[in-house]
Amino acid sequence: MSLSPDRLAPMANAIRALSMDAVQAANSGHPGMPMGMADVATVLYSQFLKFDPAAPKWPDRDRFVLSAGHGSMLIYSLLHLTGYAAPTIDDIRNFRQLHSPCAGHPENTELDGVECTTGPLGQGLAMAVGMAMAERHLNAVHGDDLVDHRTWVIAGDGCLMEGINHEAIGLAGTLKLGRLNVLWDDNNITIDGDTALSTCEDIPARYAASGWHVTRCDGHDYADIARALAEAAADPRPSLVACKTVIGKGAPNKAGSHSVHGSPLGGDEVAATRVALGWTAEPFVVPADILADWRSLGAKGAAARAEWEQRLAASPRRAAFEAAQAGLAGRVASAIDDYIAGLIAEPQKVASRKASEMALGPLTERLPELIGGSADLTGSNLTKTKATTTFSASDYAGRHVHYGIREFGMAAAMNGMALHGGVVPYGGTFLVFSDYCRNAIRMSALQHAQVVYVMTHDSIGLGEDGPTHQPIEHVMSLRLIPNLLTFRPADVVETAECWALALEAKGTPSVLALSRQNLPQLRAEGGMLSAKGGYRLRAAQATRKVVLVATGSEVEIAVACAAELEAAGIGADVVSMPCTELFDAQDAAYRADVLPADVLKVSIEAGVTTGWERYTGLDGLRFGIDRFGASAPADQLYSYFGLTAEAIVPQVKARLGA
Ligand SMILES: Cc1ncc(C[n+]2csc(CCOP(=O)(O)OP(=O)(O)O)c2C)c(N)n1
Ligand SMILES: [Mg+2]
Repeated sequence: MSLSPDRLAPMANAIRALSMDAVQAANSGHPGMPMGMADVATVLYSQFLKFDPAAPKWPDRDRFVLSAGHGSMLIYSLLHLTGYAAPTIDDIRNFRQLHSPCAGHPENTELDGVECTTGPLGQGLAMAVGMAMAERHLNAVHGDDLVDHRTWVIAGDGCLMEGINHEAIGLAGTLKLGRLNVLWDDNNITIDGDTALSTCEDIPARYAASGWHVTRCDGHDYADIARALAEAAADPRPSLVACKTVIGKGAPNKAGSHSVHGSPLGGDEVAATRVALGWTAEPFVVPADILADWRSLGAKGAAARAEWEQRLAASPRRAAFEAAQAGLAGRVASAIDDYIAGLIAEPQKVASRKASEMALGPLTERLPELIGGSADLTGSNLTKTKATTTFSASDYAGRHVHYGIREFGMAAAMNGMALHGGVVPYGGTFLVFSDYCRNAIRMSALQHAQVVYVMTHDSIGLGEDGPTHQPIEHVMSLRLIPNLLTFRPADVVETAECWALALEAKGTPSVLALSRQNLPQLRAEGGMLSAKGGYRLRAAQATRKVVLVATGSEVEIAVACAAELEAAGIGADVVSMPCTELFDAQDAAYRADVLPADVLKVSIEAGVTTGWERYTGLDGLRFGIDRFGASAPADQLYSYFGLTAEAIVPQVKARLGA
């Protein structure tokens, strides 16, 4: 819908007024960015964005990502003005207050139309890369009739300055994601002041060098904005549009200054802005004619959506498309049951990373929604299977991504894919580098994005690469993130079970911590025992005096300890605890049965002992590593750090007074 400038200007001013008034009422927030980008956003929503407020989850809608999440009032204004059911004007009045969906920064779980949660600068744009990847993949699989949309991003100087930006645009350029368009709020201002304080970078040159199309516009000239956006949409490369804007545009005394970045304008400046804009309406009132213009452009997407629905109804791909949209829950067990039954019949001694690859065989074959990848460690993480060919600019139907050495970019892209829908991403790196992407893992959890992190080389058991590569605090620290399942399976059967649990967990991301070294198969039965998080793997033969709790590669050590203790007449249970979060979710009776109050409890895990008191009690024993590792063959390291039955059993006996 092409409106004349005299119609567009009041529409953009409605965004400015709502934004400054909401920030003023909350006495907190960021008015500068929404006021500066109001004109660009108005052109985007009126002429380019494909959306339907009446069907906000319509799968073939364009995705809009406000990467500069501090400008949250921009998207809240747009959603309200274009006619989404929420936010209501009262929600906007309650901006940043408890129970208002208009949270400080936009949250995907709060509002339809907010495609991802943004605020941690740089990650919105990097998630948009994943959305654009998912779009091209689903287009290759289902065809133009069903999947044919764009991803639009508004990003600020901060989003482009963060290191993750380089990872994200390198990937997007290589993959030729032409349907990704980034509108840069090029206002030369960040919190501290002029961008010249901290950067001399030629950003367009960096983007061009990464395979992007770059164009510029005056971000306050409607015709020029429309020209640049049309150019971006037409170019086969991903596009950066440098929109030259004035932060806080419309505020007569504060525009152009960092003082409007993150503080209310103040009563006097709000009044002066009203005068300057010719805005006479009271706070939170949008004049009827202006609202009508916004609502009529909001209604324009209904026709395209209805046509798409007709195409879906008539499509031979309909069932497959709808299944992919619905997710994997309910389909995983049947994809892997026969494989697990085979392991019970014929036990295998393999590294759990290898066990993961083995489980992924049937899973990727039977669940076409799975898209794997690795941050340049494909042969170590073992993420690629026979069923998955390489995803590339020349074959978007491929299902294994070479993310390059870009852990943070990979994790954020996977969040974008998961939030896009229709695919379930998994991706690998070494567990120790989970720190490189930790905030994106946290964002998976916060956004309820089902992403599976395949984190191999999970302890000193990786051996010779030494302390730089040996996780110590990682498994325990990942357990601290809410709504994240951290799995550390003990053998080939548990690994398959943990994969199944991760894929069933719609709305919850998972980390699989996997060994480099071989592990014996300890499980002689199926039964999806890992679903309880922790379970009795071996029951005491003699009178039970001790319960040994271990995870991953250390369960084998616990079994060896138990054998020695039993030989000395000391009854010992072995509990395998592949996922503490799932164990904690069991009822009290189950937990008390597995970890009884009246016996000594001993934990064994090749990482920090902090946190194991929760299971051993303060009077239990905790074996682990509370320092950095060392460079040596794995078996020597286990001896050196005292993680052997030889070292542990005497200490258990001593504690028992035996
Ligand atoms: C990763 C991260 N670091 C720091 C911040 C805090 N922060 C919020 S906005 C901002 C400045 C952003 O500048 P710019 O993107 O140019 O926004 P503008 O001032 O133009 O609105 C900073 C440092 C953040 N939100 N995320
Ligand atoms: Mg800026």
